[in-house]
Amino acid sequence: MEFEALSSSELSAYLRGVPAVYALLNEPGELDIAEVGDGNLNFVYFVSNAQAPEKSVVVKQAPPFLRLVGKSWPLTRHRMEREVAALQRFGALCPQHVPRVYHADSELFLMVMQRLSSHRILRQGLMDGVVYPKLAAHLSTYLAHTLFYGSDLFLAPDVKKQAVRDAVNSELCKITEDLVFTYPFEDHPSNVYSPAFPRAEIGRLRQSPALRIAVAEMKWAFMNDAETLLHGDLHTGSIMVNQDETYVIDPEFAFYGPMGFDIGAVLANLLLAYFSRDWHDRHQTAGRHGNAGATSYRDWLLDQVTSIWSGFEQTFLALWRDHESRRKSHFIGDDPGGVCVEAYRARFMQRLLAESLGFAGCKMIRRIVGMAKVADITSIADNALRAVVEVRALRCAERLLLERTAIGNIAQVVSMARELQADGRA
Ligand code: SR1
Ligand code: MG
Repeated sequence: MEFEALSSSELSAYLRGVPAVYALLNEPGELDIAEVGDGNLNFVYFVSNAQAPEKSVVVKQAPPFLRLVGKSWPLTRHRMEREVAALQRFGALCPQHVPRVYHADSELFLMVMQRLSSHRILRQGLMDGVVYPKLAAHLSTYLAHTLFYGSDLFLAPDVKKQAVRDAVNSELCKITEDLVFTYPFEDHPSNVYSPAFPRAEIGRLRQSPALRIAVAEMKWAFMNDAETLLHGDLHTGSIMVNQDETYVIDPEFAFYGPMGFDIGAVLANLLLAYFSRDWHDRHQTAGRHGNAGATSYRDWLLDQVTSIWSGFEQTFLALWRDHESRRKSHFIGDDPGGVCVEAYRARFMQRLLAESLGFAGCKMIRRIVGMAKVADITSIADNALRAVVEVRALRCAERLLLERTAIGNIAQVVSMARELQADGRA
């Protein structure tokens, strides 16, 4: 049967039949329902009690196609099961940063979840120049906990292997394999270039063997390194914030993959926010918090890059050390004095930084030349300025990919971004 999006009356009747949700909404006489989905994949509804609007939930339903494109791009509805499972898993690990799932329906491929009514999408907040004082601490905690506890550093090997099997998400992974790692580097019809984007940049991108090899290495890692349960699409549109809280939403791309993919997604989107400040500083639509002027807001964005990586590294290592304080290391084995274990951890984090930077580079390139762009850049109405921003971001992405194993610390990434921003020729 042809899929039809739920009408308000159908959704209302459905929710009345789910006792837990009906109770949460305070047994409403009438419901206000609005479809608000502006993402690429799903239908999203805000549902509230017409008499008590604070009693409210979100309903999310997966249609059998990619919403961004329509019925001509069919897509498994089972992605909703992946999302629900990931929200439940991440919610168990980090309840303060993951919305609650109240109800899931595996026949209608929908779920009812916590409404974050006093939060907004981080990307929008960044475009408006809002400082979120707790963002870095929250995201580094979220990353450290989700990435550590899903991995072989914590799980027993058989449990981990079963978890990898349970989280296979082939169709959504294929979207990433194509749209992030492949199409941007080919003459593919899904690529979109902004009007003034210098066409020579496209040739340069496709014809650089070093870059193509670096991207191939990242794609290999993405497809083969089942290290931990990832969010899988952790851009700033998948994060909701206010001054006190941070929530990570939308993990429908969740699967067992390389840790650096989630970290890289966060860093990439902060760097895109940084390079696009030239426009947003001039077209601020909302007041800033924390009195950040244009320069200091750029600094704040780069501080987030530093603090998220450093906070992640510190917390991840603390979880790891704590876990192995009660048992010997899975990987080093006996190690009186712990010298090898500590050296192994240092190398592990160095490799992870390099990998995160490589993935950040891929993710930035796709947002500039590939399909599904980011509002930080598409909202730049001045085409010439947009092209300058895109070229700077592209150069940064290329350097992250090519220099990822030589970059010794996150401070070098920040210096690189500043250098590219200051370089008039970029
Ligand atoms: C074809 S779906 C486009 C993008 O939307 C999601 O947010 C993912 O980033 C995906 O690549
Ligand atoms: Mg999403």
